[in-house]
Amino acid sequence: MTYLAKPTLHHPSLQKNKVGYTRRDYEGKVSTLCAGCGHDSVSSAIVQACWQLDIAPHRVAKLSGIGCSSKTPDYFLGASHGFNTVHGRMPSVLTGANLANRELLYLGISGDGDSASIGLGQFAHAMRRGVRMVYIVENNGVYGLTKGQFSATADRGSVAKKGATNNDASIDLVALALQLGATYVARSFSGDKAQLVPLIEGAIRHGGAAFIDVISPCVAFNNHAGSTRSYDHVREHNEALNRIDFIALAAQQEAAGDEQEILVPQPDGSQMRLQRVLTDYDPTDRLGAMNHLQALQASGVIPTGLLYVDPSAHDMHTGLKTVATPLNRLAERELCPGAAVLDKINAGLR
Ligand SMILES: Cc1ncc(C[n+]2csc(CCOP(=O)(O)OP(=O)(O)O)c2C)c(N)n1
Ligand code: SF4
Ligand SMILES: [Mg+2]
Repeated sequence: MTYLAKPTLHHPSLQKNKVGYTRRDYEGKVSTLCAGCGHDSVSSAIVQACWQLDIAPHRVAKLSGIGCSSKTPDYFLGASHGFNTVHGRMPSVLTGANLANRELLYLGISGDGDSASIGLGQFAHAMRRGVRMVYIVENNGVYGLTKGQFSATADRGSVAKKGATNNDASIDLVALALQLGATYVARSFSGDKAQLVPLIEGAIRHGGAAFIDVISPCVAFNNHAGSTRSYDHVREHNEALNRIDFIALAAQQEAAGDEQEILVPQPDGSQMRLQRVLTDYDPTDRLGAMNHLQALQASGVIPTGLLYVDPSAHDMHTGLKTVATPLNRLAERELCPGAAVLDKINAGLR
């Protein structure tokens, strides 16, 4: 019964994380999505990742566009800041919020229609500007909310529920994110929580623009034979290139165990340990990753895992040289230095 409110009282023995919250404190309202929709599993993975990383809910801002995927921020992190924007416009609103207050963790939740059709331009500029955020596209190959039309990420040749074939080339958001300069790029599957949770944790701790393409089947309109976004198709073609083993605490520093392991330094001085599955795949080589992924995808494989990471990434604020104090906390005196300073700047431009 989705109109029923969740009970707010928790059992006193529920386990608490380091900041004193139980996992339940990271949940939201009861979902109104179709039973079995992949998007609900993504919400659950976000709850798990934020709880495990001891992030206080009020330190998170979740933003989305329009679509079933964009409705999901209502179903997790009920005590966080939230802004359900206009279709395809989440990235610019998130960029503005991030400029005003750089201290929050920004979660951008979007759909393949929201990001690859109407919002493609906005997606591109948020990536190239290096906005520090976790940008998740819940990719089901259709416009779920408006009853299952092909989206721009639907594969050419895939077949709709009512039998129509998609003749258009598809947009690969992972390839675009890599080309546009995102510094953490991953792909996962809503049906593989063991892979998805660590990928979200890695993205949260990353120091720049982190993008995760999560294949998230739409059980109502795109889960049939002939679809390349159905649970069966993804399970058959999913090939994990690596696994995040763990992300160490800042104090812990380890040496790689063998050539199967890659240690990726984190912005806070800690390390992420990656276990290679495909030995010759180097997730720190952007060009190599782009070529490798294209070749795998051309052979019908759906490569998942941490596809690219730049351990020395910096974000938009570094580029803009903004002050460390969030702009929304500066007083008028600091924001407006007066006519004499302005005259000097103008004189310097003549
Ligand atoms: C400006 C505007 N254009 C079109 C729509 C209609 N519309 C609502 S959701 C949607 C597509 C949603 O698809 P996607 O982002 O893939 O989300 P999903 O429902 O599949 O999770 C469209 C076209 C709208 N709400 N606003
Ligand atoms: S229509 Fe599709 S995307 Fe929307 S809630 Fe139902 S299964 Fe999920
Ligand atoms: Mg969609």
